[in-house]
Amino acid sequence: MYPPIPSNLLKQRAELSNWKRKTISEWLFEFCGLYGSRIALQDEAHSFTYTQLAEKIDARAAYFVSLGISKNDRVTMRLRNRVDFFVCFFALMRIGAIPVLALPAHSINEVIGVIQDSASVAYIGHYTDEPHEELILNWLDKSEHVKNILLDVLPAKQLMSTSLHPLAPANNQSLSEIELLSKNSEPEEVAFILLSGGTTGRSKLIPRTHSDYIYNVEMMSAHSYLDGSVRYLAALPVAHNFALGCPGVLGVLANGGTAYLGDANNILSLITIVDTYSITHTALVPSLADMFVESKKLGVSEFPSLKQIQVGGAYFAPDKAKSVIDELKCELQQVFGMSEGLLCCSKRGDSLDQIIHSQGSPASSEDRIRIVSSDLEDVAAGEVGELLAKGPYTIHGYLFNEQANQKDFTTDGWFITGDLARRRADGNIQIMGRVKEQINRFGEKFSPTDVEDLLRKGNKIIQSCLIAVPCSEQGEKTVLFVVNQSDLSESDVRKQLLEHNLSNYKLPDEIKLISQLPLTPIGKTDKHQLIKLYEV
Ligand code: J2J
Repeated sequence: MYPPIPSNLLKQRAELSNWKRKTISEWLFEFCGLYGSRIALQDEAHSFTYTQLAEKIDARAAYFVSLGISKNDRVTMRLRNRVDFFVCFFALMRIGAIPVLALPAHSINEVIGVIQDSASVAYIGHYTDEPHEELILNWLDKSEHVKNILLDVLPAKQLMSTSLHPLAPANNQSLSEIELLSKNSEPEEVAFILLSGGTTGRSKLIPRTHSDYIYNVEMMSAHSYLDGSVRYLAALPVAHNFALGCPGVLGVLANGGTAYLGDANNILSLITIVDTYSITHTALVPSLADMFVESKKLGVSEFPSLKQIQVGGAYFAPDKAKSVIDELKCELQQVFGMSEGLLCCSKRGDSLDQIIHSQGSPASSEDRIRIVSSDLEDVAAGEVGELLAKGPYTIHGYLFNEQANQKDFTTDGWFITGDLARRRADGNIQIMGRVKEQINRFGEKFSPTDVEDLLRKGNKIIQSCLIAVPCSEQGEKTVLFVVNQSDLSESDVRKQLLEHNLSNYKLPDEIKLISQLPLTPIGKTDKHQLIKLYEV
């Protein structure tokens, strides 16, 4: 089911002294044993020590076995940031089943697409009585493939289904049986599946193996200098690579720290967690980092305990990056990451200029990157081109998707990221946007951020987004969406662009005022929604 691991990659891994040949379950029980009575995970309602976490995982694994879930079965999980996420996630891997991590904010069609594409035999979700949830349940109920639906709260209106179960352990399986099942997994096998962040079409299935993910987590833990004193806030969904394992909750657990699971949609509750638990580390997308900075400016919190904030996921303007350092008075680590593997980040010792103007350098010295032109030739030093990646923890193929594998990988195994990048003279990488988002207006090419960054230089416009839509005369025409925060008019916006001497060809063809920018499930500006908004 997984494109075979190329022999040169296996050789590279075998030669790495820090490549652990163990499964995530083996790793987990090692650290649970080491850190027993410390608090591992906490959410609004629960707090588990490492020992309790291990016990809950075994009980849940036994329950999964009793339901007939077995090795290599894919199970789509769509759980919010709660300790139960980790109980299910680890329990499935304990018996060799493969969690497929959907985000709580994925739409019903996306979730159904993921269940179908991964041929999941079970679905684990929270139950709310929103119509959305009912629709998924009705679909699941009719699905022939999905044998079990597990929910934390069972719906009042019972479905016909006999496959609906509470997400509560009913321990009727012996531990030795679980042990036996768990021994069946191999470090180089698929451990779990992440979903690609694309906003067009269906999410692609990203298979991550036990040992590649342990390596991924350990590399990033080292760059965050994690130890047992870390108190990490998972502000982003833990079903996403960033908060899961970069170094995320897994990095915190492997080092004996404590992870608090928060809700990205509720900024005030996040700030309360930071203050109450003296949070030292967190990972944010740029829009959330802005909110932290604004909260500090408004005096909502001083954030005295914060030591390091990672920001990644989307373009982070240098002025915004600087304000994190100036206002929050903690270390900023920019992270350019992708669920497919390659991670770049700022390193301790980078200069202020490197931290605010670049996305750092690869997390592992074994990562390989190339910056190429559209015909896959390397561009000259310092030039912008498309980023290709290869390395010990970067995937070499999606699951069940031959079409994407043909398109997104070169014949010699490079992953074509779709991102534009340049390598600075100091070796750090600067991400310049997505290839598909680069604007080509009358043949003049430029990046939307040239306009968006400039608009922030006035004091009225904080957020904007420039998109391109096809146009027969110009190739593309540009539409600037501006968040209307203080009675702006279209001519105010134009005036501001002209005052800052924006080149003529970069002036937007149309300007639209909007109350807020649509976001993707992880909190990045959703440009495809904006294009749709423009088209209606
Ligand atoms: C610009 N674009 C960025 C950055 C990611 C850490 C951080 C983020 C992700 C992630 C992740 C960017 N500046 N700093 O998995 O572990 C855009 C690029 C990239 C895509 C990947 C992690 N950091 N991006 O965002 O798989 O376009 O992972 O290819 O969701 O996000 O998205 P995703």
